[in-house]
Amino acid sequence: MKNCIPEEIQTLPSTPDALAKSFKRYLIYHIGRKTGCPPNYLFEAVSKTLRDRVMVNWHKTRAAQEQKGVKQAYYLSLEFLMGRALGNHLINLDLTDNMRKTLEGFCMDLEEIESVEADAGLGNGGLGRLAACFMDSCASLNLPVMGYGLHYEYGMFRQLINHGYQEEEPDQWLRHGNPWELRRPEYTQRVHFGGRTEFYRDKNNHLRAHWVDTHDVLAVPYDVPISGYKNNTVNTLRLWKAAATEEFDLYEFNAGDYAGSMAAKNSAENITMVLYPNDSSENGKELRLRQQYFLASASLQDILRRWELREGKNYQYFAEKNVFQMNDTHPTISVAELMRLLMDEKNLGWDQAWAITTKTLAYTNHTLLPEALEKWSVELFQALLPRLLDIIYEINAHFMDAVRAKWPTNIEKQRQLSIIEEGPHPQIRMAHLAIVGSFSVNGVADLHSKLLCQGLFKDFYALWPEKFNNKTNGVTPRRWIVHANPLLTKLINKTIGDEWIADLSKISQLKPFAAEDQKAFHAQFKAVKQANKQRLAHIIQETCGIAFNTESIFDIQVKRIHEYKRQLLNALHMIHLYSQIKQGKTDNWVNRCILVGGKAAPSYVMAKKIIKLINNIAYVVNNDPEVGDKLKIAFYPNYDVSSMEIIAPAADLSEQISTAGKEASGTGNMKFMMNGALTIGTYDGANIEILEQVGEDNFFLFGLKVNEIEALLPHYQPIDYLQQDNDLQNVMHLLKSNHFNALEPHIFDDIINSLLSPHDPWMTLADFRSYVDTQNQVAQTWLNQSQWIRMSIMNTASSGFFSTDRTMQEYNHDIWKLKTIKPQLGTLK
Ligand code: 26Q
Repeated sequence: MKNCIPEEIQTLPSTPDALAKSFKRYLIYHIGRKTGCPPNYLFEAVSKTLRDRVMVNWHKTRAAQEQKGVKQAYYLSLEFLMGRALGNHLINLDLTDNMRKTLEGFCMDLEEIESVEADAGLGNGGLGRLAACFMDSCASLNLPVMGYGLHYEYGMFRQLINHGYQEEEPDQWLRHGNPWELRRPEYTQRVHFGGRTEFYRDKNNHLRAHWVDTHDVLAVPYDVPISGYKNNTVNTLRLWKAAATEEFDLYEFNAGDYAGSMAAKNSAENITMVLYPNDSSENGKELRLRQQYFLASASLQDILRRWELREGKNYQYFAEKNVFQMNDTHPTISVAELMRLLMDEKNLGWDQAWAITTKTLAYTNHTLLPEALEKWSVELFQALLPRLLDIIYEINAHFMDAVRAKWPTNIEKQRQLSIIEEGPHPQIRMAHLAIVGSFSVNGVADLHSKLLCQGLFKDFYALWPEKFNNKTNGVTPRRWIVHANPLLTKLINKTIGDEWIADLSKISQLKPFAAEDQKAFHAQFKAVKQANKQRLAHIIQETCGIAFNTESIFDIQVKRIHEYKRQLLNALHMIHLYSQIKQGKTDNWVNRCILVGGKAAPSYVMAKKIIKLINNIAYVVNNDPEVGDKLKIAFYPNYDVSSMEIIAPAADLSEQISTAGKEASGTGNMKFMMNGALTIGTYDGANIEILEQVGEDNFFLFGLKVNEIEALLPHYQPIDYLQQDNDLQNVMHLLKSNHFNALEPHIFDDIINSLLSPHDPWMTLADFRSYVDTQNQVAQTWLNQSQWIRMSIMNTASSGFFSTDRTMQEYNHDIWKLKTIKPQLGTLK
C-alpha cells in the first residue's frame, strides 16, 4: 500500500508536564484504567511514555546504520541477562529527574514503579550478563552492533528456599506483557530441521546440495531497544521466538488429525519455551541443539536478507562489512550454517564461502573446565541437521589437510585436533569448529587467555598464533554505579564532576581523596556505604528474617553455586568463626554478617547440598544466643540482576575465592570493586587484574597459584592439611558430628567426603589455612576504620579499567574494526 507518511519525525517534549500528559494518555486511553489501578499498569504506562522518547532515536540510529557501506557487528548469544530496563533508559535519556517529578505529581514513587518491572532473566550468570553490559556499552560508544538472541517464554528459574533446600519455580517474566519489545512478524524467517541432503549438478556441472523433506519452524523477531548513554543512539537486540508454520498445521488438520497437528505445533514452539539453567554444559540435549541452530539460522538469514536489501546479491564485499561475535560455542553451528546459506542458497563455491565465513566469524571462550566444552553426537546431528553435518565433515577434511601440513607424521595430532572425536559414539567438538571457523579467538581475562594458549588450545595456538587474543571483561558503570548506587554517584559527581560516567578511566581522579587527611570526603564515602548497607539489611530482614547489624563487616559471596567457585571454603570459614566464638576466643573480635546467594543448576546435586549446608549453618549460628551480633549468616534467595543492584553497593568485602585457574574472569568481582568493596581473592581470572589496578596493599590475596595447584594435584593429600591444622580439625569435627544437621544426620557426608578426597579437583582444604589467616587480616584491617575507608576509596578510584566501554573499544580496535555511527539529529532520512 502506498502512503505519504512524512519523513520527518519530531522529538517528543520531555518536560514533567509533557511526560504527565503522555502518561495519562497511556493509562486512560490505551490501558483503560485510572485510579486504583494495579501497579503493573502504572509501570506499563510509564514505560510506554518513555519508549515513545526512545523510539525517535531508534528510527534515526537505524537510518544512520543502514546506509550503504556501514560495517556492522552482530553479537550472537543464547543468553542476554538484561535485568530491568526502565531505570536504565531513564538514565540514558537523562529523564530520571523529570520522570520522578511527573510521578510525584500523581503521588507516586519512581523507585516503587521501577520495582514492578520483571527482570529479563534470559541468562544463567556471567556470560549472559556480559552480553547485556556489552550491548549497553556499544550503544553508548555509537558502535553499530546488533544483538541476536532467543525470546524465551521462561527465563532463569526462580529459586525458593524451603527448609534450606533449593526449589525451582518457572519464571513467568512475560505474565504482564513486556512494554519494551516490538513484535516484527514481517521479518519472520524459516528454519529447517530433519530431512536429508540431495546432491545435484547445476547448469555449470557444479555439485550442489538441496536440503529436502525438512520440518520447518518459523522464527518471529521481537526487537528490544538498547539506548546509549546521553548520545541519542538506540541499537537493537533482536530476540527470536519459535512458531509453527501454517502449512504444517493445515496439512495435519486437513488429514483430520487435530490433536497431532497441535502436538506438532507444540513441538515447534517448544524451541524457545525455556532457557537451559546450566552454567556449565549439560551435554547432549536435543532441544538445546535445536535452540542453538534456530538462533544461528534465523539470525544469519536475517543478516543476509538485510545485506541484499542494501547491497544487492553481491557478496564480494560482505566480509568487509559484517562481523559476528560468538558468545562461547553455543552459537557455533553458525560456522556451518553460514557456509550452507552461502553455498546452497546464494550459489557461492566452497572456497568463496569459506573465505567469507572465516573472515567474519570470531569466537569468545568463557571456560577452562574441559568438562564444560560442548560436544554433540554425530548421530543426533545426522538426524536433526544432516546438511550441516555434511558441511562439518568437509570443513574437517580441509582442516585435517592443514594439520598434516604442519605435523606430517603425527597421526595423534590429527586425532586430538579433529573436529570429530572418533570412538564408538563419535562427537562433534564445538570449540574446535569455532576455532577453525573463526579469524579471532579470545579469552576473557589475561590469565584465562594465556592458559587457553598454553593448555586447552595449545595445538591450535601453535597452528594459528595470530588468531588468539585477550579481551578482559568489564561491566557497565551506568547500571553498576549510576543506577545501583545513586548516593555514590552523587558524591562522585560533586567531587570530580560527571565525566567518569561515559569515560570510567576518569574515576581515578578520586585517588587523591583516599588520602587520610581527606576527612570530609572519607566521612561522606562511609555514610554512603552505611546507607546502602541499611537498604540491604532491610531487605534481608524482610526476606530471611535475619537482622544484619550495619556496624558489622558485610562479607558477601553471590554467584552461581559451583564447586570450583568454592562456596564450601566460605562455609568452612563460617564454621571456623562459630567455633572460635563457642571456644570464647573472641579478643579483638570483629562482627561479621556473611551473605551468600546464587542458584544451583537443578540437576547439580552437590551444588544443591552446598546451599543446604550454608542454610543449616546459618540456622544454627543465627539462633545461638552466645553468638549474637558477632556472626550473622544469611542465604539470599533467588539471586538475580536486580538483587545485585542492591547487594553490590552494600558490600564491605567481596569473596572471589575460586580455585586458581578455574574462573575464566568473573565480573561480580568488578561490580563489588567499583562500589568500594575490598576483595578477598585467589590469584585467578580478573582478580589478578583487579589486584594490579588497585595495588596489593588494597587487596586481600590468598591461596595457591595456578602452577602450585597443578604441581600439587597429582599427590594432593587433604588429610595432611587436617593433621597440621587445629582449626581445620575443629571445623571438620563439627561437620562430621552432625552439628548442623542433628535432625537429618549424614546429609552432608558427600560434602565431607569430597573435601577429604585426594581427588578433590578444587583443593579446598589446601587453601583453608591461607584463607582463614587472610580473613583474620581482613578483620584486623576493619578495626582501623580510616585505613579501611582509604582502601575502599582506592578500590572505587582504581576501577576505571573494568568498564565494558574499555572492553568494547578493544574488541572494536582489534577484531570488529567498526566506525562509530552517530544518528543524525533533525530530519530523518
Ligand atoms: C551449555 C550447554 C547446554 C546448556 C547450557 C550450557 C551453558 C550455559 C551457560 C554453559 C555455560 C554457560 C555460562 C557460562 C558462564 O557464565 N561463564 C562465565 O562467563 C563469564 C563472562 O565471561 C566469566 O566472567 C566467568 O568466569 C565464566 O564462568
